[in-house]
Amino acid sequence: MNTFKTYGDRAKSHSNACARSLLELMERKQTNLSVAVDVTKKAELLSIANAVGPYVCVLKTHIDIVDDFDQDLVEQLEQLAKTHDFMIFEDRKFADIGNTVKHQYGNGIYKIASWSHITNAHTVPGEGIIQGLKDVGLPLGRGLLLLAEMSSKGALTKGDYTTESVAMARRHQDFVFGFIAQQQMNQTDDEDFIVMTPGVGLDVKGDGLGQQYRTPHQVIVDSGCDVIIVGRGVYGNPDQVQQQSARYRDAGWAAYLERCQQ
Ligand code: S5P
Repeated sequence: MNTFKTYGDRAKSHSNACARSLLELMERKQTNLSVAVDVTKKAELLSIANAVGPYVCVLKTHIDIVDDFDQDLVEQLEQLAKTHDFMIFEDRKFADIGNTVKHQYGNGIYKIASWSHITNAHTVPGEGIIQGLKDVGLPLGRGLLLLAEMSSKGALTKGDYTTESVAMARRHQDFVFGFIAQQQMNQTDDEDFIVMTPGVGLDVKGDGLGQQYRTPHQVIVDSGCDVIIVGRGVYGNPDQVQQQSARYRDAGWAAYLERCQQ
């Protein structure tokens, strides 16, 4: 139920620094595509990141699936983020008590907070998870997305769970700037949460393991989401990574322009 504003207009009035950076980037680069690079080798991850870089606003990683992870990988990813002008989103889906997630975010092998502009968390443990992550991430200028809804079949993220997740976000708007969700979450014209939406595909409807796909048009125009997250649809065929990035970037941006006309 909110009046539609362009990404650029939203950037001007947004109170959250991470959201501002993202909205400015989307407007400047004319893309609302995020590519999920779920591969298990460092060289492949870097090569795909370099190929999709020109087309994306956000590169999404699952750093803990990389067999040969090392510090050089994150340094190279940070370099690619600068070269191609994208933000990095480590899709860690934190899900523990505040004290534990603090360490999982800032310490260990991955030291996620030191290189990932954006991360996300489940709300199942209650609000302490946000405070724990905020203690580490806010001083570094990082931003958090809450998982308010999931794309997979039978997900329990619905009803009161989703409503409570939005209420938690409202109480932490300095750090939480949006959601992983399947639809727009704003309740009033004043609210401006960014919704990033996975489960996007143009060619198939599912993956046999519960994933459910919708088109960029359904996600951006019909459901009012802001960023499409595409994984296998882009990197699934190694020979077509650039072509598919351009295809999804164009489909996402065309859907956004259509929404601007409404
Ligand atoms: O509800 C969700 C939330 C996320 S972050 N459903 C998802 O699929 N994801 C992530 O989006 C998932 O972990 C994967 O990295 C990506 C979807 O990949 P694809 O290959 O199915 O497009």
